[in-house]
Amino acid sequence: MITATLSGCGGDDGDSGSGGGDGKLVLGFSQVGAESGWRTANTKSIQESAASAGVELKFSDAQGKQENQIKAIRNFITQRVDVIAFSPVVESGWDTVLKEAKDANIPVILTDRAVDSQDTSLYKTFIGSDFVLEGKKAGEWLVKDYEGKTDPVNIVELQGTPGAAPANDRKAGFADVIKADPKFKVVASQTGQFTRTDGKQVMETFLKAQPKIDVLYAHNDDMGLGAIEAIEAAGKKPGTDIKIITVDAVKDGMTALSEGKINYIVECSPLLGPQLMDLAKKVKAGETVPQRVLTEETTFTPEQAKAVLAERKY
Ligand code: GYE
Repeated sequence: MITATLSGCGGDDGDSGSGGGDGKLVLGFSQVGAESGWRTANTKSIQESAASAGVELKFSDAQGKQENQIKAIRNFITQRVDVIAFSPVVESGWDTVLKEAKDANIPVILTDRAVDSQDTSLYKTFIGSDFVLEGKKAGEWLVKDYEGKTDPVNIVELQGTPGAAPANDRKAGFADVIKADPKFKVVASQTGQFTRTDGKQVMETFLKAQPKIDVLYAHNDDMGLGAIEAIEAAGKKPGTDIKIITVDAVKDGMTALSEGKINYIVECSPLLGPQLMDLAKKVKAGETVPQRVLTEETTFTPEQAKAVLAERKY
């Protein structure tokens, strides 16, 4: 695209401003934080693939705060990096800073999470999962598992970070599927911030407040793993007394699944690094890239988890 071509050579004289005097592509990346096993694996994937692709990575950890991400992006603009990539902690509130990057002719790539900006020219591409589909897959497993049964099914839900695309979309996709049968009732739904600690704490309050819980749907493995501790502490058997569905399929989640403490996991791949480096190079070279790059992913039952656990990388 023309803008990308201009950004490759138009911003300053030669490479001096970008710090990449040796011709290396300089990529500024603003990460959400370190809230989960997924995030740790994602950071590792990005750092390792930058090194092997010969990309100079400027990595910044926002510690879960949008204001830190906005600061980091502004810093990248001042440093005149070649490409900016980031995983937006929440969906809204990005237009101003993205416009600043665009005005500076620095292309932006969204990784993992989407923004709700109407103006899609503010970024070149978005690489990541379809979170609505993930929520639907979780709901579909539940519908099948309770097929032919008529008793009410009481569900508690642990949501991700408020305002984050995976929290919004995983909730919506799940709700959309289970609404077809009124026996499914979400009796409590609260955020567990995508962390183990909050997952445990919120599950403790659910267990105290709810006389009957049949199913836990957690928007990620970590919250599910925290909840398992709360369920066991309450003298109940996770996976049996309370069925558990989670999203991510990181190693700890897969281990719990293979032990029958979780019943079903919808995979969400954190290994976005190689594709991100590839897209960054293309964008810098002014090549056209697709507006949306979807991650491929599957689902796991306990038996399937047992079969792949040994070679699971993250
Ligand atoms: O599922 C969760 C993480 O944005 C897909 O963020 C990501 C989510 C992931 O903290 O574990």
